[in-house]
Amino acid sequence: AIPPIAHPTPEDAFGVAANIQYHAQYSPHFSPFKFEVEQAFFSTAESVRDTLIQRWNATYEHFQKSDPKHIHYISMEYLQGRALTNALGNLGLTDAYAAALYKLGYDLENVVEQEKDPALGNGGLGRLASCFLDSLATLNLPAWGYGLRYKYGLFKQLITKKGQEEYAEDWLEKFSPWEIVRHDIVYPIRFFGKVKVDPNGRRKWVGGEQLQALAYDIPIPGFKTKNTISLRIWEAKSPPRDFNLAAFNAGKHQEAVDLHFKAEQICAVLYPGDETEDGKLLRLKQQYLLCSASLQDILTRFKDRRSQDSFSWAELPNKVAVQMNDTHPTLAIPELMRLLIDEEGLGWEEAWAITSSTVAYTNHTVLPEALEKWSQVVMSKLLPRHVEIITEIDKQFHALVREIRPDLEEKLNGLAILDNSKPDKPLVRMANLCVISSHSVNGVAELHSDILKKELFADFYSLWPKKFQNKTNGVTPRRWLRFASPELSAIITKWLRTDEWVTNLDLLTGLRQFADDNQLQSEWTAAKIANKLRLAKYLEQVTGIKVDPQSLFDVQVKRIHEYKRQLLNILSVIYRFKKIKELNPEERGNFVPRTVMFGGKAFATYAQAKRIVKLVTDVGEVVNNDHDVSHLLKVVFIPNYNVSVAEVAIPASELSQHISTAGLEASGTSNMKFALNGSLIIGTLDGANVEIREEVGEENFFLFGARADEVPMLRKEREEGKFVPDPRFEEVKAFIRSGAFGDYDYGPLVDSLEGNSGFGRGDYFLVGYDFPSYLEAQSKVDEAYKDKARWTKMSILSTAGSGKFSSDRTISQYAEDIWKIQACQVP
Ligand code: DL6
Repeated sequence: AIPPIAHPTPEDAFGVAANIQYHAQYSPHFSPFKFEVEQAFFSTAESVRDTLIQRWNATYEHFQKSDPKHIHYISMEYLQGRALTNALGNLGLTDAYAAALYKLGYDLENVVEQEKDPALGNGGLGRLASCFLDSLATLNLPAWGYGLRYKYGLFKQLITKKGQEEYAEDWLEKFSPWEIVRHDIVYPIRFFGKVKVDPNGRRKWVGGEQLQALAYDIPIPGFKTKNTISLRIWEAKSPPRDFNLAAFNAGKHQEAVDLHFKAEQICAVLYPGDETEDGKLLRLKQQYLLCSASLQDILTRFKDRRSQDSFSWAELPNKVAVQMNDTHPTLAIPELMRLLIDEEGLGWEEAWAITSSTVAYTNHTVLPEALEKWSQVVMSKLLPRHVEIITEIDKQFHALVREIRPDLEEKLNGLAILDNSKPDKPLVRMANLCVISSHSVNGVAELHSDILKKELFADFYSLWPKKFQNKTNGVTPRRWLRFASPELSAIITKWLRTDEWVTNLDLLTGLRQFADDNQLQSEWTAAKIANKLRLAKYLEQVTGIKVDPQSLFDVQVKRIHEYKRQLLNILSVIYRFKKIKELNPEERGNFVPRTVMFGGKAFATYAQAKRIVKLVTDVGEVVNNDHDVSHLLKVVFIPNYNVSVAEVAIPASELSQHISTAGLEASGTSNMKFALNGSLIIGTLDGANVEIREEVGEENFFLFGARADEVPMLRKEREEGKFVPDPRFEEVKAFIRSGAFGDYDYGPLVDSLEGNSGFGRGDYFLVGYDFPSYLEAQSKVDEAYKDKARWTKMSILSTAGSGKFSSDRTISQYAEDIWKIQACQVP
């Protein structure tokens, strides 16, 4: 065994500084004669990583010895955000490293700014996965995260005169100090080929292309515990033998590296365009690589931990839980079946019993376009054995329904996994495969879970009511309050007389009793102002726009999507602009000065979302340069929204917008982060808004809009031409059409809001219906903000009511109700 090495302790600033210097000198990445802020970051991170590796080894050694059941969280996305501040905070080493860096001539604050955000995710689903890892480590639960190591990840967004432009996000341009390449963890991955049947009738997948999946581990430290778990991300590689030396020497250079090139493409980007056949194939390859490598890894460790004599595969569900983060990892199901049957020699029945008691599925969306369906033709080509297995699962499902629920037989076409309704375009419905094969299916907020039971999966629910559960999302209080807003955190700790709230967020309710206290209110306001100044500085840096820190900071940051209704927000901004403009200067004084901020990425091929981005920036251009209005209203589009930007924007926000058409936002998690940071919500009764409102109190939530159960009827009325639009809505649309915001063609965007335009789905997202109640709610916001004491009280109560939304609570519920795992703390 390698003897333990001494590591810096929090008391030992000299030791820490020496350790940083050691890395600066011996790291193979930079000249030892250079120690600029960039090197300071990399060597600091490498020094912190030493401590993480030590704890991480201790953790898995402890798990190995104790042999508890583990959860394996499989996700196509992780939005980790920067790691340095979080790691130092979780390790309790922030002060030690700040002091050490000071000795070396640097501020920790500047050093952490050097880190690039790993862009391994897209939105809420990815950030949720990262919050879950933080909670799993903090709660000492035996766990692994599995993902892919995208070279470029999600694109970098630039805002130009044309609107959004996308560029490759090179988070690995230099290197990531947090990942440890594991040359000892490599698995074969096959694509294409065929199924061979041996004389005993056993089926086996052979031939095709063989690549390798190589593991990289990213240590995830828990807060105030030694436990440090791993996010294992896979990279596709081609084995060295695939380099065709003969072809290369014959001058056929391209042909010689063909397989290397193919392997490189697989993990190049997250969600490659899937309009073309090749694009679809690439996405399927990604999903399979993730599932196959992760399952081979899981089974290898399971076998390692069992003794030869008492080995039994039936033990697997007692030791291994697999959670599929939405349908992207669905191939885990047929892959586990294949490994058990073809590689380990189990029979179908046994393999099925093991698989279905091991895998569980979380649904994160009810949007039909996001429910994955794969072409059977593409899948049969790439994964012929898996299609056989899926076909058999489907066949057995048909038989089961006929046997136990003949009344559902006529619905079988819709419930089946294989959709053969269009013979020229047969499909595999991944969500149905998940529901049929998993022992647990959960939604991510109460309303969303109800919609799954009553609508999306209603017939499945009637078949297996016990399978369906709710697990309301949560966010980690470490990253999103303790580290993102140290000022507010210090105030909370002072008034609660404990910092235990960081791991027991329910303690925040203790703030309620002080919500009217003048002293707390003035401290609270001061912390908010400090955060607002920080954001104002950042905005000026990235957009050149100066904003008034005394104005109401109103923020909507999330992916740009029609259902999230950034359009509703900007329409009301336009209305506000018009009204301010129409008044005389004295009357204008009644308006509360506001800075309205937007941020988020539009999917590169989503034209309507990109038009929304363009409209926001064009409106900003006009409003911010209007001398009558700009002191009362500013509109800013924050470019390249990511975790680091969120860490500056959320703590500074006073009002945040969660205004989706009811029934369409599965949960939302930024709403939880905002509420936790004392930002009041203007929102619809959608997703987790419903529960947030219950917790913070309805008087502290600006509610508007149609309820989910009213939406179908309202859409019908629209279709029948019965909807009478509010004149203010008509006024704003006409204003945009008049060219008030430049000569860009907003026709398709405004047309989408017309009931009978024949364009799109005729205001499918009910912007027109909700517009008047939204304006009313906005007036209530203005009224409340004029009374500073009332607003601050509401803000304190919002934080006080956010305890439920800790991901520690969510993960404890998954652990108990779905995974059946228990804490296993490193002594
Ligand atoms: O559950 C995490 C997050 C929810 O908070 C959002 O409401 C939801 O939109 C998001 N869903 C996705 C869908 N992706 N797929 N498939 O990101 O999940």
